[in-house]
Formats: sequence, C-alpha cells, structure tokens
Amino acid sequence: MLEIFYFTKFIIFQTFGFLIALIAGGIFIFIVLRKIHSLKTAILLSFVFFGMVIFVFVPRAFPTALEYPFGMTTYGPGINPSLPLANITDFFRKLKTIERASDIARDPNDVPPPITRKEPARVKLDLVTKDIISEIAPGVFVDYWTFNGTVPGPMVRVREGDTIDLTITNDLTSVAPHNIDFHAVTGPGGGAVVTNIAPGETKKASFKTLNPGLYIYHCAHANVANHMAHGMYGLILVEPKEGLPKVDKEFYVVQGEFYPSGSLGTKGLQIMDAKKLIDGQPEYIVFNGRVKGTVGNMKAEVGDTARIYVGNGGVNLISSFHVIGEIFDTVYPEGAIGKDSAIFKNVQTTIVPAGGAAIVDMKFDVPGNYILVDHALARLDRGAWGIIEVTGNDNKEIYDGVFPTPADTAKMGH
Ligand SMILES: [Cu+2]
Repeated sequence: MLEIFYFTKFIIFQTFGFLIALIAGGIFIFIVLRKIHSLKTAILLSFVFFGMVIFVFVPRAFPTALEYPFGMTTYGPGINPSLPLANITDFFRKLKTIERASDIARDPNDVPPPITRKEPARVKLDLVTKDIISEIAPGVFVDYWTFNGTVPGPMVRVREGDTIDLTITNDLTSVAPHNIDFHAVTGPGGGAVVTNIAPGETKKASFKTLNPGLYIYHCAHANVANHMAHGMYGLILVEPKEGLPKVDKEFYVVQGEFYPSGSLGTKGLQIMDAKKLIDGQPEYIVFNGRVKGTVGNMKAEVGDTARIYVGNGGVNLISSFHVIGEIFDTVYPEGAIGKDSAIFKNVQTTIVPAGGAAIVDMKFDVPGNYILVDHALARLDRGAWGIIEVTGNDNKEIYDGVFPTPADTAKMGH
C-alpha cells in the first residue's frame, strides 16, 4: 500500500505537476477575465501567464520521453541517467514479484578463504542480477539492483593466471537489463560487451586473470552511473602467485552512494533522482549497502591481525578510508599487489578512488570499539561508518584512561 501511495505521489507531483499547474493557471485566468471586462487587464494577464509558461515550463515540459526528471540533457556515450516512465511503470507492474529482504548488506565476514593452490585453475562463478527492495535506513526503502541479492555482491577470490568460467543470469523479476565489467579482466568492457542480459536471460563467458590485485567489478549497462548507484558492484581479489601474508581476520567492506528522490531520512519507497546523481549529491553514503551495513558484524580479539578489503562503488566520491584509533601497519595502495608493487607502512588514512580499492592491515593491541569511516567526516551523518568490536585484555602500557601515580609506576617496575 505504501508503495502504491509513493508511486501515485511521484506520478502526480513529479511527472504531471507541470501539466496540472498549466491547466490550473489557464482556468484561473479564464475565471478572472470573465469577472473583469477590461481589455488592458486581459492583455496584461495573458503576458504574465505566457511569460511564466515560457520561463518555467518550456525548458522542462517538452521531454523527448516521459522520464524522471523531465527533459534532462546529458552528454554521456549511452542513454542519460533519467528513468524512463516505461521503466517506472514496469517496476510498478513487477512490484509484487520483486523480492523483499530484511537486510541488503553483504556480511563483511563473507570473505572466501585464501587460496592454497600452487597451479592455475578454471574457477566457476555463478552470478544472478536481481532487484531487491530493502531498507537503506529505518523506514526508507530502495529498489536495489544487486549481484546475488546483496550490496556489495559476493567477493570473488581467484589466483593470478586462473580462468573464470562465468555464468550470469538476469532474474525474470528484474526491471532493467544488466551486464558485468570486471576491472580484473583484460578485453572490451572488462566483460561487459559479452554479458548483456535482458530480464530472464543467461550468458556464459570466460576470462583469464592476468594481473594480481584487488579490483572492483560492476554492472556497466547504460546508464552505467545509474546502475552502479543502485548497488551493482563488488570486489574481485586476484591473489599473486606467491599469495598474501597471512592474517587472523579478513573483512569485506565496500562504500557506495545512493541518490533517492526524498531527502535524508524521508521515509517510504524512494525513486532514484538522476539529477542528484549527475550533480554528485548523494543522500546516503554507506558501507555495504545501507546505514550500519557492517555494524555488529566485525569482531576481533586483542592481538589479532586484521585485513580489510575496501572497495568504492562510488559513483561520484573518493573515500578517505580511516579506522579511528588504529594505524594501518600496511596498506596496499589502490589494491596493488604482487611482485614489485608499492607497499605503504604506518598509514592513518588511505584513498579509495571511485571504481577502485585498497587493502589495509592492522593489529589490535587494545580492546574497544574501532570506528571505520570515510574521513570526510560530514559523510558519517549520511551513514559512512562502521564498527570493529575488539575484545580481550587491557594493555595499560599502550593505552590508559588515567595518568599513573608514582606508586603505580613503581608497581609497573619503571
Ligand atoms: Cu545493471
């Protein structure tokens, strides 16, 4: 019911608002003119009215198609990011069949185990693109477009030289066609060119991973920014032949932006606002698809070494990734790994570009809550934060809430 209400509201206010205002204005002038029999007033009012029509309505009221927002001109290589009304009515028609999920977030613990193989192999990968309606914040619903039903999609882990045998299916309930672009793949579109799938369609393709690294994969169907702003991204780790140094804990976190028509906190089902998208003004900036997408799921013990595979689905912002209270002992900048790759030591904040990644390692010495953030800190208020809960024994030598008295110092043997 709530969905029907929001859809009707959208149609009336956003799509036909101009038309209604135009008709109402015409009727108003007609009524006024019938009461005042003055040619001068009639001419003056007509000028005001037609002036307003030209100034306000003309630039917006003659769209090439019924779309939201009306009459957007953009210069991308494909279709523009406005949503065709046909797409919206299609969504409405399929609304009953679209899956609802109580939690859209991919569990940050959902990291495939390190690869122990010493030889390259063929690795099967099955992906399903699918609409999921779920909450981005309490009471705020979004029609996510997903890989395998979560945001981000599954983390893929292969070894340098492996061949991926991909089977990708677009679920019949999907509103839009999709495809996949692996940044780890060499060739046109990173795979996108050979994986275009309409709802109900399946395609198979195989790719050899030539370069080690941590890479984003994403849907690259036109309008690409629009598809990515619906949640269509994830990470693929191509381990170098020699593997990565062992750690106790591995986590999977991907930042992303969402552009609903309603402002921050506006409840109900939201339609994406393509104008906000190209203006780069997201309402929500989150880790793993929703506000608190990783909260409650990242745990470690004192003494553990932890690694976070961080991605940024964007589509507009660069993430300044930071963990409050920790220093990254090692950063693999921009997800670059393998022989002769740069490694940074002792880093406070690292850049994760839009459509890029980074690997950060840290060791927990003291128990407590460690907050991961995009350190453009105003973004915390839009959802860009998570928590790593570390339990274990205090280490007063490293971190103490009070300044020790001389007696305490004597006891500690200094
Ligand atoms: Cu897509």
